[in-house]
Amino acid sequence: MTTSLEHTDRLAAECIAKERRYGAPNYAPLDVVIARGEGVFVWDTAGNRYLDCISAYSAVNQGHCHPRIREALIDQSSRLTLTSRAVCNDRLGTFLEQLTRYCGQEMALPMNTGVEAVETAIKLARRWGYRVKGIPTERARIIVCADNFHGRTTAVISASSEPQYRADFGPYLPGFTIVPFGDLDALRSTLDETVCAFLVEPIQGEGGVNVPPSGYLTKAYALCREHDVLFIADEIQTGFGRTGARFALDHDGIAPDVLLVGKALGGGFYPVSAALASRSLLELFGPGDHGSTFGGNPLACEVARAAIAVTVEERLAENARDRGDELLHRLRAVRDERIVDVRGKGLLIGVEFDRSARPFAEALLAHGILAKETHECVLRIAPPLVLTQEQVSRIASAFESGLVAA
Ligand code: IF1
Repeated sequence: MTTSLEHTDRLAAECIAKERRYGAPNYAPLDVVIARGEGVFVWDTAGNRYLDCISAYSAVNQGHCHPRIREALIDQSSRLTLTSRAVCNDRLGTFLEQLTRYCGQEMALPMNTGVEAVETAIKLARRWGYRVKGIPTERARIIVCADNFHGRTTAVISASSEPQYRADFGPYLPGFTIVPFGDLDALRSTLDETVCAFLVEPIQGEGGVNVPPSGYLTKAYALCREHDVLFIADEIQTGFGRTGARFALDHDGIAPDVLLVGKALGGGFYPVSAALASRSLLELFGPGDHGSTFGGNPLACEVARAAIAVTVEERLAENARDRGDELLHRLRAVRDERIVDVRGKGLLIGVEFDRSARPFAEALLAHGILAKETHECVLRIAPPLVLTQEQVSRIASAFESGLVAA
């Protein structure tokens, strides 16, 4: 007689075995098999509940399976899902109007994944460099920061400083110069007449939740203005309230020349991304210059419209600010000599250990908390932005309990 636990354990084991048998080994996931999600919680196949502090890498800001976003998906899926941009559709214009208004930009180019928005920005910046700034053809450079993460395409990993993301994927796309994140002198020294853009994450997520020195972004923006360089903000992970404001750049009052959004724009249901900029910039793309089969599809539009509406009406940025302040305060008060730093903004928090963070992620599982390490020693704590005060306390208490034996 198989008990339900043995059954679910066997089910979990089967799920893991099949992933390993049929799936490329390009991830090393925690040994937990998630079967259901609702709000801040997910459940594994054995029915154990976890407070999700991964949020699909900040793509589930609104909470898992948000009913209003689900309703939008179901409703539109019975009407029209995909037309391609060979024709217009009755949802795209309204979505673009709402997105540009929310983002404070004149125009948007809709794509699907975050890296496609980044690729769009690279092409846009280069075209602007040649046709407006007058950079000699094939000479345009884009400045990026060490420890950046902008996606996994071969063009974008050409800008990466992380050997693992680059190894044996060459030859790489030329035209990227890497400077240390937060170093204004290094940035200033690279800016010349061949530079078309500076591409930066306001807070580096994968890099280890790296918050730049106060004033860095403002001064970097001023340097871009001074040297006629586009300031491109990758807010794919930091956007839609994650850092306690609409966008991370709002903490510094900066409106970027090009704004990249993704992840939470899809509300945890569907890949939706976009590159936003002024009309004069985006009109540098003419018909046929750039595109995507799924970009701007009606289903994506309706899901994203609901995701934005939920973000605004449920005041998720404000809640991320308040809960994030509480959580940072509690985590910084934890007495544990293995913790070397606690940093972040809003509900994008990194707890850096003096050793691999993996055992701490595994220990948190026993406390019913799902978290993942990034860059070996940093545990990223990024729950959905619907987190309550009681749930802040639950996360903090797990760390205060000492987690794992030294
Ligand atoms: C993985 C983390 C990594 C991003 C920023 C663009 C993209 C991402 C700031 C590309 C994507 C994801 C990718 C995923 C793990 C996760 C991630 F930081 F969020 F944890 F890798 F750095 N800009 N981040 O964070 O967006 O094309 O994936 O939609 O590749 O393992 P995408």
